Amino acid sequence: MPTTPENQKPSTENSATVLPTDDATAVDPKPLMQWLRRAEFMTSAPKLSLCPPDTGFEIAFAGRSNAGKSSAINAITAQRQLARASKTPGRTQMINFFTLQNTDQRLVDLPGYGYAAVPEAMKLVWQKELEKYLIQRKSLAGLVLLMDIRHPLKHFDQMMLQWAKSRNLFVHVLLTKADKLNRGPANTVLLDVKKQLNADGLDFSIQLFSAMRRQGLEDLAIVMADRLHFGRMPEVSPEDVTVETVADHKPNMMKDYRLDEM
Ligand SMILES: Nc1nc2c(ncn2[C@@H]2O[C@H](COP(=O)(O)OP(=O)(O)OP(=O)(O)O)[C@@H](O)[C@H]2O)c(=O)[nH]1
Ligand SMILES: [Mg+2]
Repeated sequence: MPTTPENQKPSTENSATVLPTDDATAVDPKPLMQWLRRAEFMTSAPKLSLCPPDTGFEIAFAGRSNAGKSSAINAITAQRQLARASKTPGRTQMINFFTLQNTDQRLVDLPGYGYAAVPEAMKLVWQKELEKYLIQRKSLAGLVLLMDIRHPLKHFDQMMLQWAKSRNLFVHVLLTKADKLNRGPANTVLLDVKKQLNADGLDFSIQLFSAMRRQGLEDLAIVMADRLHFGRMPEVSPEDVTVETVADHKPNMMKDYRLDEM
């Protein structure tokens, strides 16, 4: 977990909110959902120095391996295979970028943390690159932190949340796979986790989410639109996007990097 604050983030207005709220429902989510549908794969970077230019705004999806990060990106963009999701933990490797028509508005799919079966050497490399990304990336406008509703607030999650707080980094928490519980128990977990966050001084917003049932998409879209300055940036058509991998991308055929190339 990163510990050295190098680039101070602007102060955030973490709302300590359980979504949906009256405010959230006042926003019309339809144009936001349409905007998110236009997401395109941009590039995969095995290390920070190979990430796209550090301009504009991006939201990174973080969480333990298998929490549902890639599935959440696919659900929110209504594209089945934009990000690689899999039953096999450790599926997402590298830092994967998706643009929302404007290359200065990006979603980022991060590799999961805490996956024990990854070889130690690889874990160390990854941890280092993830830390560097989280610490140094100036365009990082916030994290969507995903936790399986059946296993919330594990050690790494707590570390990540405390670290984000120490950096004044915006966080929105998703309790994923909410379909695995009935509505009553799911709401109980939601309130329990919320209480725990408050007790730990973590004023982050939180909601239930299910990629499978497409639950919670609109609330998430509202949060993302705000962080990524939806409607406040010019649109850039796909022809104007010059990152070469956009044209090359085929779902599930992302470039493979070897560790010794990193
Ligand atoms: N029941 C249910 N399963 C889900 C949901 N979201 C994801 N899954 C499943 O959970 C598994 C992991 O999903 P991923 O989206 O690949 O998880 P990830 O966090 O990207 O995993 P890594 O890339 O390994 O870090 C897959 O088998 C998904 O089908 C959900 O909302 N409900
Ligand atoms: Mg993934």
